[in-house]
Amino acid sequence: MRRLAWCKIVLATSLVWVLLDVFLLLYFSECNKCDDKKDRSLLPALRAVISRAQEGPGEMGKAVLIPKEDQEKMRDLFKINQFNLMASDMIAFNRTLPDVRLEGCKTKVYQDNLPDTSVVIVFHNEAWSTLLRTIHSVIIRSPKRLLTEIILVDDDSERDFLKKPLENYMKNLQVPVKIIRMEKRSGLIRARLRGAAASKGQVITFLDAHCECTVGWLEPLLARIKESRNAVVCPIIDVISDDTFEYMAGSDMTYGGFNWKLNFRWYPVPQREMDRRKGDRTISVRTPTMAGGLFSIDRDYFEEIGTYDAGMDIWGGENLEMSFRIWQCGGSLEIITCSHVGHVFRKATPYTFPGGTGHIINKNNRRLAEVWMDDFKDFFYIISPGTLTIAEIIYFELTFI
Ligand SMILES: [Mn+2]
Repeated sequence: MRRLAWCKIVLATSLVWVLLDVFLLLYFSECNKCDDKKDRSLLPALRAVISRAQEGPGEMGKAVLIPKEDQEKMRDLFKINQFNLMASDMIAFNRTLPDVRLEGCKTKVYQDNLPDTSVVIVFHNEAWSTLLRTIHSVIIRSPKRLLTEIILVDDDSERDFLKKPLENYMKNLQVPVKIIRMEKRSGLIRARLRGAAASKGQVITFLDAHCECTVGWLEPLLARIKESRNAVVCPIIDVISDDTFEYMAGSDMTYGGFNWKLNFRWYPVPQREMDRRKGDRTISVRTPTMAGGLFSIDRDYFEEIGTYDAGMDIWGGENLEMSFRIWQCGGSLEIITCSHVGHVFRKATPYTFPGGTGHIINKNNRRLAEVWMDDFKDFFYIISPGTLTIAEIIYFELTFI
């Protein structure tokens, strides 16, 4: 009897050990499998993106530093576009960028039925890499249903790669891209008007040709226009360094103003505007003026206010003209703080101005002052004494020419 009891005990304990072994075996083999699964579930493309994010030049918006031995060549190339072309050419067209939005912006949910947009990009002798990075960043970071098309307007560029090679490249993208060529150098305003006239989207979004859109840039712009058709909206313009192409978040605490020479200037957002928004920094900032390169506007409202002043030449003053026009024609101009788009800010302009820079900007500013500023125009004429009034010009032309 005793023997049988002993046998039972031995059997029971060995059973416990066997069960424990099986459990351990299963536990560890299962875990190995987990790791294996995890690894295999990562698509090769995704894995490539992740490793590129850490390795490729400029990924995650990091600065690109040129080795000493190439710096002479770098300085030569810099002169072509007035930014570090060598650095730009090293960076992928679809480089990764940090998500620089306020925390409160990342969780916002937008309606499904936002208006669609055409993106209009005017370029003149733009570098291949900056133009292509602008286009790719629009495509990869815009919901497909909201992006009708991209319209490129070539303001009479001279570079061969912007002709046939550009057309061929654009055929292979997932979004329709239309290229319009101006017959002669016409300037930003007339080129934008041509692009707008050819576009089909309910909203027209103007971008410069050396931008990079970040995650979630488009939805808040379109959502605000859906809410208020007369709202003309700008993203926060982040800074892409002209030296290193490093991506640096712009501030939501500055907005647009101007001085009496009619130069656009950034100023701190005043307390009254913070109070109006009840301290919620994710609500748009009402801004007196805009920098002009990047904004979205409802197509019908754009036509209602008479679009741009087509009598303005090349560049300069058109951003203030549009700002004054919007505020005086029942609209509002707003910076959408949940939308971030980077722009390469340059220290000097690479463009030539037919007829001379000073002459053109003076002419444009005079039109702006005469049309929109009533008696305030006197401040402009006092501060900029070299500027003749329209009446004086007509008198001068009638008398002496
Ligand atoms: Mn620009």
